Amino acid sequence: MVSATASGARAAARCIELSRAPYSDRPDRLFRGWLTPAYRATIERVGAWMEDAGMTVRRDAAINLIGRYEGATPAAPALVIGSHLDSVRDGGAYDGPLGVMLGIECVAALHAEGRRLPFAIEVIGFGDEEGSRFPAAMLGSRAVAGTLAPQAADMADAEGVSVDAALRDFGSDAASLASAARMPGTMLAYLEAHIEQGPVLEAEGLALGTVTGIAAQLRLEATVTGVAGHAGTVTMPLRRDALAAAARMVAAVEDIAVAAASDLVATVGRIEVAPGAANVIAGDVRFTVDIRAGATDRRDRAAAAIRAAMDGIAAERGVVLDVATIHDLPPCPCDPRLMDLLDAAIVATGQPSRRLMSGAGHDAMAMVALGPVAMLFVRCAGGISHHPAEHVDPADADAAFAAMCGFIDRLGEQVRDA
Ligand code: HGY
Ligand code: MN
Ligand code: MN
Repeated sequence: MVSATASGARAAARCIELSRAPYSDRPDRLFRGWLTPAYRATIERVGAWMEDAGMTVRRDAAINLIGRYEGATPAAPALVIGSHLDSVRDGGAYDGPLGVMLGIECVAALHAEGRRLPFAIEVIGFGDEEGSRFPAAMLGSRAVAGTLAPQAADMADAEGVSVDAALRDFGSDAASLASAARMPGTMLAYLEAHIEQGPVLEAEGLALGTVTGIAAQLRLEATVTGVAGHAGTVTMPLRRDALAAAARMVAAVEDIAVAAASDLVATVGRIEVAPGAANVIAGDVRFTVDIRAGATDRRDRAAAAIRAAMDGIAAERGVVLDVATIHDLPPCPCDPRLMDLLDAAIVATGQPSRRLMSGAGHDAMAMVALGPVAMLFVRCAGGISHHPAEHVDPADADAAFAAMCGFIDRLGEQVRDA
């Protein structure tokens, strides 16, 4: 039975509810893509929870879900609390929704006490952060930040459905996306609570951490074009095997990242082969390359080395290589003043403060275009994420709820004293 009063445990329980039908587009495991039937059911359910918490609720042109709890000073810039409602394929229950549910709990607590801050609080459930339906990521928060490139609307999903058609299914369209951009100067600060998706907090026996910044992220899509042929008749010297070439390129990505011996990581997460038959030499291969590091120069040096290696392999094997940049996100520093507030709020819950970097990308990377950002990390079991085994202890969710309420109160005091 989910508690009737605001708590972190209720936020965690709601994440579990949202991990099941009808809030998943797959019957057996969690997948919730942006603008899918499961997404529609989810924003209806979460919108009702926002209303119960005393918020007015709207959907912007990107079909992000936005709840607003008015402050004592109507026109003051708002505190925005957000995270994403979409998931990866075979994802976990908490990556994204936990930050939205905790934001709703913080407002529900204020509403129950009839309290108003000197600023409004807006809780945003972003529709696309993972990029699990369309090729690019963070389309929801980038639409709010006003940093979404117009051509983003030209993308199509694996079934050939365009962003425009998917938006029309929700009463919006690609031409309206620009209207989702938030007016500059209307955001006081952005706070995102998110599972750590890594092992550090658990290893140190801590429930919470203050994020210092988010790694720079470059995502590429490589297309290798060779010559398809009969697997039984084309002799080895005559082949221009796109998959054999791509395999060497994938190995080069890993070799270069390992050799960097730094915080650099590089991943080939998706590969598609055509025509994909056992008795046909592959003619076309398409794969993604995700490269991240705490500093842009380290990331870009590795990207240049990876590109050079891929070009060399393509030339040696007589295949054609084309590389497109899907997204290029600079590192996102969290705001020192907000980090101090978050540290103080965490210490007030009874645990020491702990600062750490985020290798995972988050909507805060987009929202930093609108103002200062802060992120609260919450311990997750085994650091496991992007997997059904993702788990958050309700007691840790309660600690996160307490820390977020403490952060909001401290920010309110700072604004009043300013
Ligand atoms: O890719 C990421 O780091 C995030 O989980 N979308
Ligand atoms: Mn994720
Ligand atoms: Mn996430």
